[in-house]
Amino acid sequence: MTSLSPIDASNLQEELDSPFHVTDEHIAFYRENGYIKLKHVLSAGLLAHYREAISRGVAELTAGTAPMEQRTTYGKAFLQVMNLWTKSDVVREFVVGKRLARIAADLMETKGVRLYHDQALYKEAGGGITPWHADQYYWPVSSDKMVTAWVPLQDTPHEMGPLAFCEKSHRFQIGRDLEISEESEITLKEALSTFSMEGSGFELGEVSFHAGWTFHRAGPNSTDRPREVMTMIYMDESMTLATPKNKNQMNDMECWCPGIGIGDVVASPLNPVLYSSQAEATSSNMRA
Ligand SMILES: O=C(O)CCC(=O)C(=O)O
Repeated sequence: MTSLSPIDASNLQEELDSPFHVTDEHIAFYRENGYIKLKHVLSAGLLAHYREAISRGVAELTAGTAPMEQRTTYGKAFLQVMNLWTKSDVVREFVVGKRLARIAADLMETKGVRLYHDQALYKEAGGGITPWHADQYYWPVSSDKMVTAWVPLQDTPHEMGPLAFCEKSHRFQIGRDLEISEESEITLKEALSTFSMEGSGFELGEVSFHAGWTFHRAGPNSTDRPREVMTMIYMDESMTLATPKNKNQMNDMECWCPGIGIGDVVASPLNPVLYSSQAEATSSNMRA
């Protein structure tokens, strides 16, 4: 890995933690549409630096994955590695950064956010579609104040399978009981056919944020390069654990919220508060 001089390292930290200006228009767009794409959130230099560590982690942890032709539709969609922040100090710096966490809090109009988990999603060259789905089907939590930051680590044109959103679908009730599968793709394609879709490519530095109940998918990667993406799922800092409604939620509860009782705030060591306006106000008062 390229070693950073101390000045570069402090620049990275500054960029990871300093605020990105979220406007009232951004918040209104997110509230109305259930997602937003923001350009120039992170610099090319910062993304190149963390891409190296994330890609190394993905390569190590997915070695031995079955060949594409032997996988299910879900398995063909991407290589998926969760909570890399617990395995690499470099990836941890990226995941605990305050800039994206604060955008998440601003868009959800909450005081602060915790990490639910991170996940690297690498759609390999020749990788298949990511079927239509809503993430919140998987999450045993008590409110819809959940948002995923989807961070492409390279320019992601349409041919690479960028994330595509069904606008305003976060209020749509049909299909909320479907896990990611061929069935969810077929059922939701039909059910969502009257909605507007946003499926354009992402520039390097552009980041999208989508709500837990917003339906989304991605096309195949028809290029000869992997589509490398890091994601962080943020939840309201006072989110409590709900009784799991399906086997996937049961699994999530055990893996991502260890030791938390039903009805308790999801405050396990895996779910640190990453941004809190209250903590920010206290520390600036102390500086004043
Ligand atoms: O990256 C993908 O193809 C799918 C991502 C996704 O579904 C998500 O981040 O919620």
